[in-house]
Amino acid sequence: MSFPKGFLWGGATAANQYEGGYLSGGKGPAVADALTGGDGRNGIPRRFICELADGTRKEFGGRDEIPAGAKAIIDPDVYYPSHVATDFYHHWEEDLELMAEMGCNVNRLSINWTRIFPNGDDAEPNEEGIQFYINVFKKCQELGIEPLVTIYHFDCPLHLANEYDGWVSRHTLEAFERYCDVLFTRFKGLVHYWLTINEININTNFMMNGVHEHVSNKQNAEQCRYHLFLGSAYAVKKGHEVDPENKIGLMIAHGGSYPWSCDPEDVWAELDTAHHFKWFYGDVQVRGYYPAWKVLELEREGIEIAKEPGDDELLREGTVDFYSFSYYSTDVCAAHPEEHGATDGNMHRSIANPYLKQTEWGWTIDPLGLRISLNQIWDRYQIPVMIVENGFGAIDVREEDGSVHDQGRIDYMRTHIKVMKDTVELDGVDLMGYTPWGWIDVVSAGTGEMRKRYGFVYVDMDDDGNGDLSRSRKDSFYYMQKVYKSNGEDLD
Ligand code: BGP
Repeated sequence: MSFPKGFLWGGATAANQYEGGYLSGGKGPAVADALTGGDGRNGIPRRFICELADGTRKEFGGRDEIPAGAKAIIDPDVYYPSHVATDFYHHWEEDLELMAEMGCNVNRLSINWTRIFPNGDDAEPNEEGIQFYINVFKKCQELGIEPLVTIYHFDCPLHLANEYDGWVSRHTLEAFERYCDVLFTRFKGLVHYWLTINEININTNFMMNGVHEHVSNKQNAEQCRYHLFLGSAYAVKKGHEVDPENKIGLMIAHGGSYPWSCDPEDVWAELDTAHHFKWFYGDVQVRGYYPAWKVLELEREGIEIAKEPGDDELLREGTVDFYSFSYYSTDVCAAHPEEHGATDGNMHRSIANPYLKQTEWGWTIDPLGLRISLNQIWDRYQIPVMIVENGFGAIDVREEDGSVHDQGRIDYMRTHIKVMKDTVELDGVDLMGYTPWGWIDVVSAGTGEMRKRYGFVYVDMDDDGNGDLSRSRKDSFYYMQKVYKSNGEDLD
């Protein structure tokens, strides 16, 4: 036996990329709703249209620094992919039935903060928004699917971003805490698995957290991180208080990494990158305090984080039950990166690995890297681990008869699941489950495109908003169904 009985098999999505229903049922705008589409393969970024402090308008790339005082606006003449996305808001019953048909027993989805609190900090929650999710969770229950709910996935309320500098401000943290209170009390008994902050480690800019001046002002970036950690710890503590049955995990963009060579300078470059990119975030959320090297670094840089009494205790009390992460590709680190060619990755760029192939978007394909990553995480933390994103972003063609022949995706899934099996069977890693990314086609977070598809279910929608949103099963749907229904035994 490899995968244990009750292993969680499913799929993952995020409200800002999937749900649509922009402003429907009392929802308010989030930062993601102010982001245009882009073109990843031709280097055209997603954009924010902003009104600057002096009243003029200017556009910024989604990951660029937004100056202090600038407010992102939503221009009625511009197309914004999140507004309809792939319309889970109106297709939820059909989609959940498809999930069940595929053999899923878990559904990772996120709650849109602005569907619960339209401005993020309103006096009362929006009952219609709460009811929408109650309906979804009840349907999951009927179908034998456990929801795995991401509390916050790239959707800072636009009001908090524009008026309060997003997560730099304690006001946003307090609003988030009230949002958590509502989720845990109102969804008690319907949801047992939670993730606090999606990819907490790539989260300091305006696009993710409503932060202005995230590069030039290091204080802002560190204060934002600190508030995110407190938000995550609060969620864990509150979630356990409301229902001790709740299992609450962190979520990190894992990004495995290798040194370019055995030159100790390259090996150090890799360790230093890994510390900054991922281990810092795992250490704080699993151990409950900042690691020594980070404390010293902040001191050296003259950054003094604004704290309040009780914060240290909260960090220690709010450590997570399990470690979850996204895994798409691996990076290469070198002491002199400029000497080697670069390629793209999940929200960042890296050196290209000469031993590995890449997707059309330049993300390396590295199944064995997943085994290495799982072992590293397990060795370091010894708490259950879950892969909550993994997948193959590619262009798909829907034939006239509705079929989609996505052999590349099947190969990607097979090789990665095979490695998971080895990790459980041979390495003894306590792996809880697997929710591949975008089990149904959704808008790309990084590029805003529809053509970069991950789904096992195709949705008729293109980059400009044309399409009837009808769903069709790809070849990979039937492959995953076979894998899931055999509890990961039948991988051929
Ligand atoms: C992660 C996000 C997801 C998802 C995925 C794929 O960063 O958590 O929201 O989108 O990456 O990335 P992309 O959509 O840019 O291909």
